[in-house]
Amino acid sequence: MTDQNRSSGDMPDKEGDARGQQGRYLTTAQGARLRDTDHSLKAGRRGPILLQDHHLREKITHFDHERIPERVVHARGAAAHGVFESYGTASSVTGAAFLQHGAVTPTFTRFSTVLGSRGSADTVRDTRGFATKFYTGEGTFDLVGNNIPVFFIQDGIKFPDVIHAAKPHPDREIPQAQSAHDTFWDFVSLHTEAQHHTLWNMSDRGIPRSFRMMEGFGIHTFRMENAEGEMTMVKFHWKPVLGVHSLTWEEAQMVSGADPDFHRRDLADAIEAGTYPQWELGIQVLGDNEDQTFAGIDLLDPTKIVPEELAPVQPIGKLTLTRNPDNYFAETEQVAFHPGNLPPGIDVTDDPLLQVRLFSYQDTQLTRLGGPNWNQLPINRSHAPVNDMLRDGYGQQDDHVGQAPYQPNSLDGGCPFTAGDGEHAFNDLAVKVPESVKNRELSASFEDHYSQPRMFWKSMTQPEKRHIIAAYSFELGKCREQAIRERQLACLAQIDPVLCQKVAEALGLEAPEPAEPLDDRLEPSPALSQLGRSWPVDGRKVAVIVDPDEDDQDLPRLLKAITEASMTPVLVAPRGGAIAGRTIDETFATARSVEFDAIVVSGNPTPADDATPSLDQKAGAPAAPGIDPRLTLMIQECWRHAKVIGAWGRGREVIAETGVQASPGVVEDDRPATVLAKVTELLGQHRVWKRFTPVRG
Ligand code: HDD
Repeated sequence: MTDQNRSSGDMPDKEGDARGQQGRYLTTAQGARLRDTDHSLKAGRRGPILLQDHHLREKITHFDHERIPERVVHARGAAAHGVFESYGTASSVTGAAFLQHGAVTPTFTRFSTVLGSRGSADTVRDTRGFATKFYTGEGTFDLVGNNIPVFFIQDGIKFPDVIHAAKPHPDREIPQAQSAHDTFWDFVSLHTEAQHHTLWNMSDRGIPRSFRMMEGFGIHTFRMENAEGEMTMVKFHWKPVLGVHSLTWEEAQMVSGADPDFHRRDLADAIEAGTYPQWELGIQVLGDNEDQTFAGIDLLDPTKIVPEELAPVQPIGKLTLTRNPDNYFAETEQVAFHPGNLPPGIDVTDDPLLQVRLFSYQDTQLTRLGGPNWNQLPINRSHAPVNDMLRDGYGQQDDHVGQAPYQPNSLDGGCPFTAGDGEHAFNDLAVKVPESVKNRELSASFEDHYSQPRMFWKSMTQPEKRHIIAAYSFELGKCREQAIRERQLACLAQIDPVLCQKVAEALGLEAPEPAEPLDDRLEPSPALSQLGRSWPVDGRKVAVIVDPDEDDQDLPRLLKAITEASMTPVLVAPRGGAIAGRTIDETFATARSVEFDAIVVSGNPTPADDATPSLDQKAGAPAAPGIDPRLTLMIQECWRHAKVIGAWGRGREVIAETGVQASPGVVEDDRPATVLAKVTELLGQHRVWKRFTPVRG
């Protein structure tokens, strides 16, 4: 609410029915105006509080019940409103109205980590949720996916097992939001269908740079039906316009301390700055056959991908996130997704993971949102007209009219009516069910647990492989049970001998031989690597180190150029204040290197009084004479994290003293504009990959 409408007594600028605050006076929940909310009603100034104080009781009772249970998984998240514009390219495979040419659909997207509690850090190593609600005119469509295209388990009945194993240990409730502990590795090494997803988690995909720079996947195969009634199997993909980028592990750990809200802040800042995050939605069109396979890959197995080289991702529309939520609780916390929310033209398959999900999401909201009417919360309300025969229950918001909430009826004139052909009804697709007997088994094709992890490993570039080795070494190094480490090494031996050997070396263990011949049936898929292309730099943060004691003539022009390149300059100096008419954003006491994507040094500021030598400095190179040790640290960290570093003028003295000059990705010139142009170009590749040494072995 702006100050203006607060003082004028206008309604806050909210959409729909969400009238949380009306008028300008503080009132009780019943609308009675209040004179005082700071003092309880007492028998005299120093006397006891009276039970009669109904305002006190209402205020405290409501407060006592402010929290609702956090999500059992994906508790930590951030969300944004947006809009989905259809290209119309899917109209040959689906009759869904929101995928026809020119259709524009409002959306709400929530990103999340999986394992951590609501207050945990954003940058932990984990899978990220990517759930989008499309408020289509034919009913809501929820695409409830992740940033990793495969899942730990093939049958939803195992979901409680994998989550119990991954969540903190039940005795001490540690570690928080981590997979680096015994129970997780115990489970995934025993239950080897989890190895593919785990390998993705150990790759850079497990530590995204930003929600804006993640892919999203529907994971399961879905079915589509076109206007002629023809069916096709498809997989959904979200492709970020900014490319897929990650943190380094050291950065991720440091950010968890320096800014635990890093991803949440990044998303909200980008939207507020007008650099709207965008993704293209694409589908892999996989035909239809009785086996439900594509190129020998079982489409009902959620631990498998179909490589993009075999079935290209065809763009069908674009999502743009345009508005931050007004209220975190009302929107981000109360939004409830459900994979069974499907519009006509899209249906599920018999993937046994998806089938269980169809039950679980509906069910979990009964506890989390307190009853069966969660679909009536403003954020969950359908934008299509709703005329159901669901009635009453806790939290009922609707004042239903009529006498006959049953079908068939004559008392309400037969209303509501069921839809006929051509009336946009949801059609349960007439898919043939294979003849079989009841059993608790999966088909034999689900037993292949290693062909795809091996393909993933072979598709990685050298720096990516190095990161994967380091991740396994860290995670297994945190396990206390030797038997678990050894069992996981046996799994790695089945993926790749070099990977296994390197991790074994780090753990001080013997690398086992693979129990089975390595499964090389799949060629590497270059599309799986994050490297090798150039991407827009929108919303990237560039630290500009300035000397507040120097009159920097070039600074205003430089800042303008950074902003015009859609990046965000952050002025950093030894102390607060202003320079060239601009407020200094951060000081050496508040800023850490990990908050920035690149650093440019325009001056050589005199160390501040609080620049005492620190332990950090001892761990790095010796302090450079006359340079604030925190600046030295910042530059050395940027170098270690393969970030672009630029300098001109007296900033070059800093570069020389910190010992990083003349190495790849360190740009020096007398002209700031030249430095900035080169820094921007290099930032398009995200990191200076040459700084990582290749894996030998
Ligand atoms: Fe799930 C939440 C994604 C398997 C049970 N899941 C949840 C969210 C995402 C996913 C993104 C957060 C939604 C939000 O932001 O509110 N889940 C997945 C994906 C899966 C998957 C991509 C596999 C392909 N999930 C899965 C299984 C089960 C669940 C097999 C149960 C058998 N998931 C839940 C849940 C949650 C949930 C317990 C917690 C909060 C909620 O649903 O609303 O029902």
